This record gives sequence, C-alpha cells and structure tokens, in this order.
Amino acid sequence: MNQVSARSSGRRTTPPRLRAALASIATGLVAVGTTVVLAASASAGTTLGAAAAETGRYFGTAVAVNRLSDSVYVGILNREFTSVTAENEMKWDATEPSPNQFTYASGDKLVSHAEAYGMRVRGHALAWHQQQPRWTAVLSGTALRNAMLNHVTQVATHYRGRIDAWNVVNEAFADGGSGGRRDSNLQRTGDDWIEAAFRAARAADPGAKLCYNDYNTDGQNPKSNGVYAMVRDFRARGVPIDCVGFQSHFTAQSPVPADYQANLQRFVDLGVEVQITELDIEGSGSSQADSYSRVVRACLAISRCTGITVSGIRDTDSWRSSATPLLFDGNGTRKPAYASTLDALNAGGTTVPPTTPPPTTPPPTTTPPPTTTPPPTTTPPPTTTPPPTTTPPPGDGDCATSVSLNSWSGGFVATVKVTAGPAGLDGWVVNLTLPSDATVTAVWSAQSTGTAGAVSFRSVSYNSAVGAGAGTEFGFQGTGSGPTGTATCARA
Ligand code: G2I
Repeated sequence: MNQVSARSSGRRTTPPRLRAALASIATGLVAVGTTVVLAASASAGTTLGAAAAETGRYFGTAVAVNRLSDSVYVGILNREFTSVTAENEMKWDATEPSPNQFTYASGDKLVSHAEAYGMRVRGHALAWHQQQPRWTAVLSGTALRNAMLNHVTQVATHYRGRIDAWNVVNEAFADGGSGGRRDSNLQRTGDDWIEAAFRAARAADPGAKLCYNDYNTDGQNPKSNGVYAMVRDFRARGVPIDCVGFQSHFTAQSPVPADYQANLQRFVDLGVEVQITELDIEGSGSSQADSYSRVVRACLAISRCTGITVSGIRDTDSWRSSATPLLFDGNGTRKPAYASTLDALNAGGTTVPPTTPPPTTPPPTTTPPPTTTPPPTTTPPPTTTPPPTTTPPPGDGDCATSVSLNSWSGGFVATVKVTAGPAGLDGWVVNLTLPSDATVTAVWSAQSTGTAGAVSFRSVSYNSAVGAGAGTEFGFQGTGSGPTGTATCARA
C-alpha cells in the first residue's frame, strides 16, 4: 500500500515533464524523419497532454468505461490525454449498489488503463445528491450520515494511492441567489456533512488531493460566493480540502464569464489548487474555438490551476451531444476547438510549482473537532435505537471483533470487523473503552451510544444479520488517540 502511495505521489511531481519531453522528442523524430533536430521539438507539444505537460499541467477527459472497447475512442484517449475521470463508474450507485456491498470492476478497469498509460486519475465523486443507490432513499438522519461516511471511507480506501484527486463532494450548493446549500437528503443530515466527508476521505487516502466540485461557480456569483465562504472557513479551521473543481459547462446562454480567471484566482488565494473538471462548450467553428482558448489561457495564467479535464472525447460521447460541445467530432476528427486549445496550451503560461503532497497527518491538533453529528431531522428507524439495558450478556462464541486503526497526531479512524460465531447473528453490539483524551466525532454503519469513555456500537438495519462465520464492518472517527484495549462483541 505504501509502495503504491509513494508511486502515486511521485507521479504527481516529476513524470508529466518527463513525459512531455519524451513526447516532444518522439514527435520531433517523426516530424523531421532522420534529420533529427531536437531543439525545435522542445517547445511545442503536438498532443493536448504533451502541450499541457510543458507547463506542468495535465489535460484530461471523462471516460465512459464501456467505450474502452471502441478503438477510435481509445486511440484518441491514449494519444491525447494524461488524466482520466470516470464519467459514472465511481459514483455511489455504481460502487455500492447494496448497503456495504461494493462493486469496483468498472472503476478498477479505468484505473488500470490509466496506470498502464501513465495517466492520472481524478476520482468522481464520493458524495453527491444524485446517482445514489436506491437503498439510500429510505435513510435519513444519522443512518444516512453514517452510510455516506462509510461509502466515502470504503471507496477512498479501495483506491488509496491510485487517485490523484478526489471530487469528495459534488454540487452541494444551490443555484440562484441564495448562496446557500442545496436541499438534499445529505444536507438534511446536518450542515457539517461536507466537512465530515472530507475528514473521512483524508483518513482513508491521505495521499489524494481532496476537492469540492460544482457547476455554475465559474464566475463570481452568489453560488460561487457560497462555495468560496465554505472553502475559506474550511482552510481556517483545518478541514482537509486541497482543491476546488470548476465544471465549466458553457452554453450560448451561459458563456465563459468575463471574470472566469479572476474567480479561479480568488480561490487559489485561499490556499487551494483549482482545476477545470468537466469542460464542454456548446457550439461550433471559431466561436467555440475562441471560448476553449479563453478557458485554457485563464487556467495557464494561474500557476495553481493545475489541470483541465474535458467532459468526453467526441461530440457523440457527450452527455449533451446535441450541443456538439467537445474537441473531436463524431468521427474522431479534430475540430477547430481542438486546434485553438492546442495552440493556447503551446503558447504557455505560468508553470505549476512542484506539488507538495497533502499532509499525511491530517486534522491539525489545534482545530476543534467538528461538532458531533447533529440529531437527525427525522426519527431514525426503531432498529437503530440504543440497546435496552436488559440486553442479555454475551454468550460464548456469539461473535468476535478485530479493530484496525488509522491514527494521526490528534485523531483516528477505527474500522471494526464483527465476525459471527457458528450460530450467526440477528443483531450485534460492540463495547469498548476509549482512552481519556478521545472523543468520537462520526460513526458509520452502526448506531453509537456515548462519545467518550465506555462507548458501544449497535448494528443498524442493513448489517444486523450476519451469517455463521461471516463478517461485517463498521467504523468511527474521533479526536485524540484511538482505542487500544479489547473490543467485546455480543448478540443483541
Ligand atoms: O449531470 C451532468 C454532469 C454534471 N456534473 C457531474 C457529472 O457527474 C454529470 O455527469 C453526467 C454523466 O455524464 C451522465 O452520463 O451525469 C449524468 C447523470 O446525472 C449521467 O447520465 C446518466 C444517465 O442519467 C443514466 O440514465 C445512465 O444510466 O448516465 C447513466 C450511465 O450511462
């Protein structure tokens, strides 16, 4: 795991330049045949990825994994792009179709492809109000909060060390003039759901950059002001956020805003990186080409605008194909927008400074812990109420626990595995005693009682039944030092 992690961080710093140089050299060789003149080849990239790499940036695309069998698609992907984002395959509905049952086959396929071709991976997205699995529809309050945190933890752990940047939270702000949060089932679990998601993601994959991602935030407006205030607050309180993604879906009605660059810059001034994450621009010909060029120039003008991702390869691959918003037409032929994008990249700009990987010791000790999960706005289902005091004492061999601890200076995440004995379980409760400096701040896949000292965790509706010899996991996050003693498990 550490090995993978190290390889990933390394990939973030040096290889893009190396790849650019190699690509340029290779291109130079092809272009001038045997009369090798390397000097000329050093300045101009002949692909989007190589040209972007000359300034230390990546040029990426969203990928639909089922198109990886299309040779034209894959040919362009491998030739032009140095980063990929799963269009749908890493979303909650795709990765956790049933509670705590994870399916990673499609996402894994994309990550393997990316690794084979030296591309980075942007993970999309850990927590979003859309494309949730159906089973979340009946959850609210603590149960939904815990399910979300478990999802973030499990998925980020699965991909640990292989993701350059995660869109941890997607599209959580409302459109229109309020500048406030969007109403959603996640928002109704309490305002602190976003920071809880970021803390869980950092604990699960300390090497990935953690980003907030949204649309209609590309210029300064009430919505981007709301995101800005959140990022400023997170930075001030040490909530682990490294970057903000600007989707940049532009149309005739909603063109590239005049203050696009200024808006990106004000976020950078808060201490985060910015990336353009789902770029597509409705239109055709020179007006579309000019808009692409403006976007690229804005990013290149900002040293901490570290990469651009378009939201697909050919117009026909787009989720809004009738807008013909991408760089290649349906045949895979380069459009004028491709040429203007490549030219803008080759015109150069600021160089991305060497990346400092995110801290491996997250939440600063000086920061107060997030408020504990607020009371659910709706009453949790009866199965999640705390154990009655009359619970029978544990019978020998009912179940066993093992605790794995991920701790840093000032905090920890504990993952507890409950394994059923020969009779199986219809409900379980795990008791343990925390060190005196520890406080539980978030729990997933269990209902907890107590946040300090002696605490207990009880199964919730979807993980109470455990077959003979089978296991289930729950977890919790806290400040202070993590549990060291034995956790006891009993039938409930
Ligand atoms: O909503 C458009 C984009 C806005 N920003 C976040 C992105 O994640 C989002 O991407 C699009 C995908 O490109 C579409 O492919 O998200 C859509 C859903 O909001 C995706 O569409 C869905 C269809 O709605 C489903 O019917 C389909 O099963 O794609 C699914 C997989 O093909």
